[in-house]
Amino acid sequence: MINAEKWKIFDEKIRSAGSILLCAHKNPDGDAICSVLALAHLIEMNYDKEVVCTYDGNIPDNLDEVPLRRRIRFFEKLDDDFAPDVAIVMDYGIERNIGGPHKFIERAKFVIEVDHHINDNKIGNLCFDDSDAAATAEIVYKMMRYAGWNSDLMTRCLLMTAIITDTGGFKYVKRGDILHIAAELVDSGVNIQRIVNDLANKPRKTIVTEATAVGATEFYYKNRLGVAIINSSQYKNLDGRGETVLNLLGQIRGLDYVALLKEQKPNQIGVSLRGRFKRVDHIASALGGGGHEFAAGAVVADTLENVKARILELFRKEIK
Ligand SMILES: [Mn+2]
Repeated sequence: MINAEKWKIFDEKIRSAGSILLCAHKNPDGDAICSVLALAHLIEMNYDKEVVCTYDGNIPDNLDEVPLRRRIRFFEKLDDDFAPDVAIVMDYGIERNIGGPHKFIERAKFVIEVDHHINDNKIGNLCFDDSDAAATAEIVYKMMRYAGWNSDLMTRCLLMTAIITDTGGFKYVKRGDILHIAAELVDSGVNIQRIVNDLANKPRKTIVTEATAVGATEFYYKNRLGVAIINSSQYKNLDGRGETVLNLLGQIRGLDYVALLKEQKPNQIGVSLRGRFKRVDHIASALGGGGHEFAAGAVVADTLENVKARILELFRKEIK
C-alpha cells in the first residue's frame, strides 16, 4: 500500500504543489472529516504548505467539537474556478459520493486518493488504498509513521475520533493493526473518554426522531429483518445517518438485518443497511450504492414506497 516508489511521488507532488485541496465523501462522517483535517494538518506541519479542506452536504452536529472543525469549508464558499495543483480525495468509495467538490478534482493537475472502501474505478493518479483498513484514518496514521512526520495532540485526537466512529467504538475491528494504532495514540496522550463524550452531542430533536423511528419499526421474515423509516418531515431532524436507530435495532435478539430508509426528498431515499454477521454490501450494490461487508448503504432516486418494496424483495431472496 505504501512503498518507497509511491512515497517518492507523493513527497515530490506535495513539495512542488502551489495549491492543495482535500475532501472526502458528501455528508461526511467522523472518518471522512477527521481524516481530511488530520492529513491537512500533517501536510501543513511537515511541508510548511497551506491546504484547503472542503465538503458537500451536512456535517453532523456531534462532530462540532472535533479539533480544526472550522477549517473545513462548504464547497460553494471556494472560488468556483479553483483548480488545485494537487487534490487529495479521501474515504470516498465511489466517484458519485464526492458531490460538489468533484469539479475541483476534475480540474486538479494531480489526484491522490486515500481510501479504505472497495472500489474498482479509482480516480487517483496515485492511490493509498487499503480495503482491509478499519478507517481511512488508519491509512493516514500509516502514512504519518512511514514518513516520520511530526504530529501534535490535535492531529492524534482527530485520528482517534475517526477510528472510534468508523469502527463503531471498536466493535467492527477485524485486524489487530487498528488496536495497536489506538494503543499508540492513547500512549501519546489521546483521551478516549473525552472523545466519546464529545461525540455524544446530538440535538434533542435528533434523538427523539430516531427513537420514534425505532418505535415504529416494521419486522419481516420471522423478525429477521427490521425496517425503520424516517420520512421527509422528520428527516431535517436527523444528525448524521441515524446511528441510534441502527444501534438500537441491532441489539434485538434474532434480528439479522436492519434497514433504515430516510426520505431525504420525495424522490430521494437514503438507505442504511446493517447485518449482524450477515453481509449487506451486495444488497447495497444492487441498489446502486456500496460500503462495507456488514455496514453499507445507497441513495436511491425513487419513492419511499418503491424503495421499501425493492428492499423487501432483495431481503426476501436473501433470507429464504
Ligand atoms: Mn471510512
